[in-house]
Amino acid sequence: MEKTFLMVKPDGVQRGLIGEIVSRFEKKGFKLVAAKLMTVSRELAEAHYAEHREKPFFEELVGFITSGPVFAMIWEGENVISVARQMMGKTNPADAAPGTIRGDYGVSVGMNIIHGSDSPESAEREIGLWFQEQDQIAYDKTIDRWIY
Ligand code: YYY
Ligand code: MG
Repeated sequence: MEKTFLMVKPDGVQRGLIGEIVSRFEKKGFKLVAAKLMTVSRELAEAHYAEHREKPFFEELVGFITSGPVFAMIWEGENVISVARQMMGKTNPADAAPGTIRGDYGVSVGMNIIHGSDSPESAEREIGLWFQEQDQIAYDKTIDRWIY
């Protein structure tokens, strides 16, 4: 089954949105397989956002993501990578549709509440960057037979 890396960013944690965000993915039918509240080192932030190293917003982005605790998660489910991206909404909350996480809670692109892997390759890379193998919990949910 497909897995993705999702993270409530420091703004989402400060605004008390961890529960709301976890709840959306739970209600959708996805399965939480790992989660931790943590502070982010500059080294981890730079590695996570390596693809944006040359962008003008890189310094601000690294500063923001290391500015307070984040809630890092791994979620599992059919097409979870692309569906989670749809549930998050567009990068700029001003363009994100109502009903999406960024559309409902965000205002500015610099503080857009949540991160989610954008492809199978980035999901694998980010899961490996943020979690150890033993952090992932394999378990069955009996409700899954009413989802799949
Ligand atoms: O994957 P996603 O988070 O939707 O967007 P990316 O293009 O990967 O950018 C990562 C992160 O950088 C974005 O969530 C906010 C920030 N950012 C920014 O501050 N200013 C921009 N013009 C573009 C992105
Ligand atoms: Mg991205």
